[in-house]
Amino acid sequence: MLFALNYEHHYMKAVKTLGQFIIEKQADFPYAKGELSRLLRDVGIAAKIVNRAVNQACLIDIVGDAGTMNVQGETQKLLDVYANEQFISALKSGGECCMIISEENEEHIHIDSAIAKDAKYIVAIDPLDGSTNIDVNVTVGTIFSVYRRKTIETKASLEDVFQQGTHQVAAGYIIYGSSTMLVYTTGKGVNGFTLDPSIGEFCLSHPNMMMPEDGAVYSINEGNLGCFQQGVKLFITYCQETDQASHRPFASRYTGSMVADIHRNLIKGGIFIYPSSADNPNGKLRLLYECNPMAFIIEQAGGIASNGHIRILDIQVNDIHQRSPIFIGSVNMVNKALSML
Ligand code: AHM
Ligand code: MG
Repeated sequence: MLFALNYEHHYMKAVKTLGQFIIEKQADFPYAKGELSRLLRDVGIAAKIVNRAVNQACLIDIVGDAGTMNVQGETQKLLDVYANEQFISALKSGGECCMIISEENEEHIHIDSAIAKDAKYIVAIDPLDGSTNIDVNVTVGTIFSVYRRKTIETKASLEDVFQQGTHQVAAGYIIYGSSTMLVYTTGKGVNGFTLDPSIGEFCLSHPNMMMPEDGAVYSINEGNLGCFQQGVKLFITYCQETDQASHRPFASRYTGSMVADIHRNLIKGGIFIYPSSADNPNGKLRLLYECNPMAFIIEQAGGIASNGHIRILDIQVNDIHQRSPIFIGSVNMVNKALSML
């Protein structure tokens, strides 16, 4: 009964779809001719196709390893490969993207088709983040970052992305969780859309998302504790100490899917850390399609993101698969962690 009431109440309010919202916001951009809007629309289309596969994974034989490795030497899952194909295909057919950088492709992909002749945007993407969760029906995600090419006269090149994350024009993620959401920013706040499968549309559900300044959750793979630098160990000990005034001990929550952990922390407050370790001095996560887009979103929501020394968005990118340690989340928690390094 309660459900029926709430359900009807929701649909008595005007529903705003992602498409409608994007068009409405287009006016915020002085140079906007609808191209970025169409690019975001293309990402949304691929997201729905990937969502369908994620939802039916065990029924359509798309779980398990693809039998191939990506450039990072990680085993590719069938869904990694499928998601990569879907996003590339949607971006190619949309005509607004001239170059794609994907976690699953060693080299950048040029789009030279006639339809993309004047395309201005470059997309860096992790098509399916948290791949180890696919086979066990735990939340996975997609992370994307958008750059505008520096010149339209010359062919898009890596110089267009070999810059700082501050030059992103948009970034977002899709979380394939208990419901599927698309969260994105174009530098004017963060908005979240929930996929309503009954109408096949992402609908605005989380306008103007803001991250709490404090939190009581820390997300880090503590199994690697022995390899962390002293400051990170100190911060973990701090999180585990009892102190009523600061609501400690904090809860430890780590899914193995950056999108899920950061999405939770964005809503509830918290810190996500993937630090450097003795074996991996640059950490694990990739700057172009994991750290930078997440840093852009979290900063836009009032949080911060650092590599332990400088702001993530100030790091100069030199390699498309470059890695970086990351400390990201609620401002007071991240600052506390940084003070201990
Ligand atoms: P992936 O893009 O290959 O899935 O790897 C990225 C993921 C993040 O989502 C997650 O936070 C991290 O790797 C987990 O790594 P670990 O198992 O080392 O904790
Ligand atoms: Mg990833």
